[in-house]
Amino acid sequence: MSQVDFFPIRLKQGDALIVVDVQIDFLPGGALAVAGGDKIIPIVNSYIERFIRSHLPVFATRDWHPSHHRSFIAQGGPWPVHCVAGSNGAEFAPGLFLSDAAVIVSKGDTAEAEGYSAFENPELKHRLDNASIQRLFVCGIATDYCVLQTVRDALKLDYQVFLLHDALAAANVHPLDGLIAERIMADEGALLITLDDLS
Ligand code: VGL
Ligand code: ZN
Repeated sequence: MSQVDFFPIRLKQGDALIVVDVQIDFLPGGALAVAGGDKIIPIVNSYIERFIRSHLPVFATRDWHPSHHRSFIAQGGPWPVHCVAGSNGAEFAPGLFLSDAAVIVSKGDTAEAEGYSAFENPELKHRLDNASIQRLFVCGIATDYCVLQTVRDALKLDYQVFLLHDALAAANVHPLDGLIAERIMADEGALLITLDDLS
């Protein structure tokens, strides 16, 4: 199919937006700060507005860990303590315009659950099924962890995935991790688009 047939993308019934982990601890100054995490917020808000205006569902995932989660350094994991359930750092970014209509999906909320993929919470698939969702538009933090694993699971489940390239921020523990993650997702079938590609 040529690009001319495919673009612009018109949002329609069966589409849903997934906003991954736009939480205080992942913003500059947070416990697990991701560079540029704050910069994407206005663009994420634009996507939310487009979906709400089109009466399409919006899901907001959040990392929601117990205080001794397996991913924390003291438990032998790779990360500093972050997004402890109920803490200030686990709150959504103050500038994020989450409408009341957004469905919150918590993940990593037991000591054992890794919690990178939002599909670890069975509620997400359940709700997507109930709404007959076929296409997922995914943005958020971090490209190379929770976005990557959520998108890979979505592709395995046969959703068409649009990766919102202008609304991603990568942890980049190694400098190219974000780019590599984008390449992996594209290779597995995700389409990288930006706000301009929506009609
Ligand atoms: C994440 C590292 C640890 C993420 C969550 O949201 O991408 N990254 N926990
Ligand atoms: Zn985490």
